[in-house]
Amino acid sequence: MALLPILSYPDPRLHTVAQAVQAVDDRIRALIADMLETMYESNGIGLAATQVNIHERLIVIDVSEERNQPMVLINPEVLWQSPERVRGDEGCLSVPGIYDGIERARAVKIQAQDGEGQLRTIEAEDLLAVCIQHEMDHLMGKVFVEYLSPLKRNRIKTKMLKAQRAER
Ligand code: K1U
Ligand code: ZN
Repeated sequence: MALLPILSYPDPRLHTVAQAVQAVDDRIRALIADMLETMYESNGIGLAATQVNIHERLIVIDVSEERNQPMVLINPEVLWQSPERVRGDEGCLSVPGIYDGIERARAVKIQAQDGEGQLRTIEAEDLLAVCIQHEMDHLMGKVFVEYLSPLKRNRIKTKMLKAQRAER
């Protein structure tokens, strides 16, 4: 297993639209293991393949307190989303240190393949539903700061670029 480098906003590669995973084979199983390790090591509750510069429709999630309920979503598609919406603070491993309120559907029903390639239907609410929507946005090349005002987004962009320059 290996820790994977996570792309940082405003890296343009974060705006790539991911392609369907064609087969759940050894390469995808190794990528799942590396993404789970990277998510746990970074204290994240989710990670999309886009964030590790792999542009395929693959997400890992674990919203459990004990950090022992990994979920793998391959080629996820939304079947239904609740008209009821909730607003909550979101963070992103690609935008470290930035948290802001985002409105999302409170519940979603999705279909996705699991780590064995089996097609599953998943009904999710609250934090899991929000996390699924956040990660599916990544697969579409969308980062949560794009829901914020242009003023806030530009401030975040400037802050991130400054931090990245200081790191070099
Ligand atoms: O996509 C990512 O970068 C992972 C992201 C997922 C996420 C967090 C909060 C709301 C929606 C989606 C994170 O895990 S950021 C880590 C974090 O700050 C956090 C951890 C636990 C609960 C809430 C936030
Ligand atoms: Zn994110």
